[in-house]
Amino acid sequence: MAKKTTATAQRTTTDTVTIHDAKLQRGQGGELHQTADDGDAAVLTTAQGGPVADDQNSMRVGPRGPLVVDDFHFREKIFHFDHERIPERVVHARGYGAHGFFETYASLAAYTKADLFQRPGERTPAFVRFSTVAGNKGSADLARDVRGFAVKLYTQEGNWDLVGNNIPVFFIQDAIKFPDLIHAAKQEPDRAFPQAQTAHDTFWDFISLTPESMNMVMWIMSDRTIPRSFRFMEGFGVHTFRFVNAKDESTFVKFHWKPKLGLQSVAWNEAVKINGADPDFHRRDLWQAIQSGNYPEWELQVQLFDQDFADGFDFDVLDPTKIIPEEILKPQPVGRLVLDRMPDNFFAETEQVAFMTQNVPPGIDFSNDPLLQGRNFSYLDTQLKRLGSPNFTHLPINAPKCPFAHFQQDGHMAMRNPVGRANYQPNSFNEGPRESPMRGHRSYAVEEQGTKARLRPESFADHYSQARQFYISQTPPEQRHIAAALTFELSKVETPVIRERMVSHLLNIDETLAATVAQKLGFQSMPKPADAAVPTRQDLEPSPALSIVVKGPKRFEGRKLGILVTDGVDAKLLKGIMAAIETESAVYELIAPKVGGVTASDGSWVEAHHMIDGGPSVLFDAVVLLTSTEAIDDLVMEATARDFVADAFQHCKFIGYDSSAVKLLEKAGIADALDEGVIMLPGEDGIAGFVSELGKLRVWGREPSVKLGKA
Ligand code: HDD
Repeated sequence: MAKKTTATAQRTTTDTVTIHDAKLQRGQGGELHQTADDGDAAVLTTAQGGPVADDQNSMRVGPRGPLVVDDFHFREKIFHFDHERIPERVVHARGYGAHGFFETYASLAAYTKADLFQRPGERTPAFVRFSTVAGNKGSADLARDVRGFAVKLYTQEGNWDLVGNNIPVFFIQDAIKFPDLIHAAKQEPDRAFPQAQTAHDTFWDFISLTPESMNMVMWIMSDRTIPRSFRFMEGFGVHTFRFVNAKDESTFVKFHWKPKLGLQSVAWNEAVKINGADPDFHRRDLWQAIQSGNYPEWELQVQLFDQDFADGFDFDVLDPTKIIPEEILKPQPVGRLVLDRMPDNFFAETEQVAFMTQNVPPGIDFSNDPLLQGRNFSYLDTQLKRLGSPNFTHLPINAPKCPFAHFQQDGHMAMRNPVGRANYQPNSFNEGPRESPMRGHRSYAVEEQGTKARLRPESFADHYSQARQFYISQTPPEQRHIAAALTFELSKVETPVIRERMVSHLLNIDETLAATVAQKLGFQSMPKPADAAVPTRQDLEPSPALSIVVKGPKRFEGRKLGILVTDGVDAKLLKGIMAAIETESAVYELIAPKVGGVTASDGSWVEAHHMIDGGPSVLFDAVVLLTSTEAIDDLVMEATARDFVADAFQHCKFIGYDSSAVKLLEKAGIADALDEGVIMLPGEDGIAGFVSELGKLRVWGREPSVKLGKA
C-alpha cells in the first residue's frame, strides 16, 4: 500500500492552528493552508497579482507522483528565489547603513556655492554606509581592516557622495595600482583564504614592494582598524577637493567627520574574541543605538587652504598618502551629521545604494589627485555591474530628492519614462528641460599644461616622514599595539624575504619599532634600511590629534556596561548602578548564569539579557560583578564566568565588584593584581564616582603587566 505522505496525512489534530498570527485552515481536500479568508492579513498573490490558494504544496500527480509543469506559482516563486542575489561589491562588500540628516552650522558662501552650505540650520537628508574593505559580505565585523565611511547627501542641487574611509590616507598614490592592491589584500586566488585578513603573504608582499604605502601601514597597524563601534570612529574624504564660490573662486578643502562621542577602539585580543561571540558586533551596535533613540552624530570639519598654503606645505596636497596635520591647519566645524533611522529593508537600501565619487553638486570640484581622478572613472562601472542596469538611479535610495529632468530613457528596468514627443534638445516643441549655465556644475577653470606621459611627480617621493610622524604621535600603549600588530601580521607571512623587506622599511620609520618587531620575529640580524628616494625627516613635530587615546571620550556616554548577576544579588546596589548608567546616557546589559534571569535579594525577579556563554565581557566597555554569598561558589566553578573576569582584566577594562565577588577575582587569577581600575562597589565616591571613572574606558597602565599586545 502506498504511504500517505501528503500534508493532510502528516497534520492530524485541530482544524485551525495559529502560526505567526496567521491561520492555518483545512482546504476542501483537507489540506492545511495559511489563510487570509477570515482575518486581516493581505491575500498572498503571485508577482502577477493572482491570489494564491496553496503556498505549502507544489502541484503533483498523485500523492507521491512527479511535479507538473503548469504549476506557474511554484515556477515563479523558485525562479525569483534563484535570482535574489546580486554581485557583492568588489571591495567594501560587508557594510551597514543608516539614514539621517546633515545640518549646516553657518553659511559657507564665501568659499562654496554648494547649496547645502548656504543657509544656517538647513537640513539635508543623508544616507551613510559603513564597511570593511577586504572581507566578503558575510565576513565578521571586527576584522582588522580600514572602515569605509560613505556619505550620500541628497542636496537640493543633486546628490553629493563623499566616499571616504576612517583613515585619512591611502595605500597608493595612483588609481592604476588599485586592482593590484585589492588582489593582494583579498583571499589568495589559489586557496581562497584567508578571509577578511591582511595577515598573509600576498598582502605584505605587495605592501613591502610599495613604499608609498608606509604611512598607511602605520595607520592600519594602529587600533584605528579595530574600532569599537562605527559610532566612535572618524571619517575622512582623504583627497584634497575644491570648493568653488559664486564668483568662480576656488579654495582647496579636506573633509573630516568627527564623532561626537569621541574615538574608541578595541584591543586585538578582544577583536578576535568578539568575532566569535558576535560577528555582527558593529551592525548590532548601530542598530541598537538608533532603535533606542541614541542617534550617533559626527561633526563635519573642513581644512580650507589656498594655493599659497599648498605651495608652502611640506608635502604635495595632491598626494593621497599624506595628511595636513590638524596642528598646522585647524579644521573648521561646518555642520553635523545625525543618523536617526535604520533602513526598512537592508537589500533595497544598504545593498543597493550606489556611491560614486564623481557625484558632486555645483560648488564642489575635484583636485588633480590622481587617485581621486581614477576613482571618478571607476565607480560608475561598478554600479552597472552590480545593479545590472544603467537605471540604477531609479532605485529610491539612489534617486535625487530634488527635482530632476533629463532625456535619458529606456534600458533595463526603466521605472521613470519621459512623456511627450521631444526626447532630445534643442527642440522646436518647447518640451523638456534645458541646461542652465548659471545653476549648473562648472569645473574650476584651472589652466593645465604638460607632456603626456606615465609618471609620478617628485613631490610624491617622501614615503617615510609622515609614517614616522604618525608613529611618534601615538601614546605608549598605542605604539605597543602597532608593534604587536606588525608582529602578528608578519608572523603569518611564510616567505622570509617579505618579513625582512618590511622590517627594512620600518627602519626608515622608527628604529626602536623596527628592532622590536625584528626581535619578536626572531631575526638573527637586522636587514639594511630600505632604499629611500628621500631621507626620512626627523624634524616633523608629533601631532597629538593622530592619537585615539588623546581623542577618546570624556564620559562613558554611549558605551555599554555588562553587569554579571546571580541569585541573591543586592537589589539596591543593582538598581543604583542601572540608574547611574542611564543618567550617564550609557546602556547596560545583564548577564546571568542561566537563561532568563535571577532572583534579587529583595525577592524581585531580574530579567537578564544573556547567559554568561552568550554575553562574554568582550561585548562590553566595562563590567560589574554583583553576586551573593549563596551563589558565588557555583559561579566560580563556571569557566565562562572566570573568562568573563579574566578577559575584562586583560583587556584593561574597569571592573566593579561587590564583596561577594572577591572569590571570583581570586579564581580568575587576578586577585593579586588589583589596581585602580578594579573597584569595590559602591566605592569611596559612590556609584556616581564609579560611573565617572568608567569614562576613562581603559586602565592602560595595567597593560604591560598583562602583556596584552606587548611586542
Ligand atoms: Fe573605493 C567602494 C572608499 C579608492 C574603487 N570605496 C568604496 C567604498 C568606500 C570606498 C567607502 C564603499 C562604498 C559603499 O559603501 O557602497 N575607495 C575609498 C577610498 C579610497 C578608495 C577612501 C581612496 C582614498 N576605490 C578606490 C580606488 C578605486 C576604487 C583607487 C579604483 C580605481 N571603490 C571602488 C569600487 C567600489 C569602491 C570598485 C566597490 C563598490 C563600489 O565602488 O560601489 O568602484
